[in-house]
Amino acid sequence: MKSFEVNFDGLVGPTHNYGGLSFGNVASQSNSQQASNPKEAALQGLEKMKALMDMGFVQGVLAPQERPDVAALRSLGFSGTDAQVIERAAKDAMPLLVASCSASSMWVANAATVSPSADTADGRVHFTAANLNCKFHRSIEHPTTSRVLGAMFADQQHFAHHAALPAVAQFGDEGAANHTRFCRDYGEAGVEFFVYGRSAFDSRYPAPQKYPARQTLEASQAVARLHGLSEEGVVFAQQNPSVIDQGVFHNDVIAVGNGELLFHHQDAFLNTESMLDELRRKLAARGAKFESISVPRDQVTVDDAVRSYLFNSQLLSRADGSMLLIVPEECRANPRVWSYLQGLTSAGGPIREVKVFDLKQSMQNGGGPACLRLRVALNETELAAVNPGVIMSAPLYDTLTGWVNKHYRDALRESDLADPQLLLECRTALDELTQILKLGSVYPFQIN
Ligand code: SUG
Repeated sequence: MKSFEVNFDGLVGPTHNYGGLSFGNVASQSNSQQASNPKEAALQGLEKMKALMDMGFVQGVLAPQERPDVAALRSLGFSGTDAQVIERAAKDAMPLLVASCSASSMWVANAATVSPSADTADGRVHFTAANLNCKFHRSIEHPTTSRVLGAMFADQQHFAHHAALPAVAQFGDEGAANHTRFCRDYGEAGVEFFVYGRSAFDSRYPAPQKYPARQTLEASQAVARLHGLSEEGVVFAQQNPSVIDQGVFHNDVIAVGNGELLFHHQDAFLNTESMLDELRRKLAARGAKFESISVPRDQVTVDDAVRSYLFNSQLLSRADGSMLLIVPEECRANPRVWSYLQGLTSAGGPIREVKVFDLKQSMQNGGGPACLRLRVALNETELAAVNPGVIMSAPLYDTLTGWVNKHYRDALRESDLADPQLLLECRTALDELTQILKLGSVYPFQIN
């Protein structure tokens, strides 16, 4: 049976703005308070989706969330009509209003961790929504994420959904941004690679000193258990705490993997050699030949990686077996990174081509090509069971660009978030979107 890796990209929501909300994420902090352009952000994302579809990859769309999240503000004590809730939050607690307006659900690599059916005990594709509890603005995503994923992957014969882990820092879970799956073929059993930043219950593990480690070992282990993964099918590895302190807030800022290949920075992990040995051994037992490309720090520094998002790239397998790397424009702008990439593609290794995309609107909040997509490996039968409304096609691309052009603003500043009209605009747009994507009722304003 044929199998695919389907990329579901987050559609940027109408309130995309630069709130400076993510301590430890250099781009988010340094672009705080700049005016954003939600329309351009959404169109840049759609262009990437269309380009991948045109290259022959199966591409899907993941819907944005209702923002401002009035229910979150109500849970913090703001009351009255929806307009009054927003008005009072703007007056008394602007940071809370900004957080409740974040369009951060666009970075769907953080929506959930996904295990393909070939890896799981019950032979279904498993999803665990990420609790994202390191940041308030992200911790409010998972209830709607679960409803949207449920509407996309509804068939219980093929898909199993788990609620987010307990909402405490000890089980901090950031989803697929810290998870990679290696395999010979997407439809065969593979090895799932979970990368954590610290242990919550065992003080022998080192931890970063400056910035938070968002993912814990215990959260990764819980997800592996929930998904029914076997001992032979998992490898847990610790991120190097010093790179977290340099702005690597998710592992996908310093490493990316696909098929039998791990592409990573020399300083990405702790105990790199033994971890690579374990991956090699466990993949060999599954008939796969693991390979890694380590980018040396004297060619590309951790700072270069953080600023260019070299590793926040999409590593895609083409029909001829070679691989393609999708990188953001910022890689071309960095001479060391660009020269490294020229050498990489001409060296005769697995990565043969690099394609560059302009994703500046998202990048300025620390979200590159890899952050914007959730990978779901599916066999033909499972793909046929996915809600067809969310699979990208030329007509859907046209409809969605028309929808963005109709509903989105082209400038958004902090003061605009206090405008109750913005909430109405968003609800009108999202109501239409659920019809376009055939999702049914998934948003709080549709179900309460
Ligand atoms: O969680 N930025 C996101 C970026 C997530 C990137 N995802 C991956 N690496 N997979 C975050 O830090 C910034 C929002 C703001 O500042 O307005 C933000 O949430």
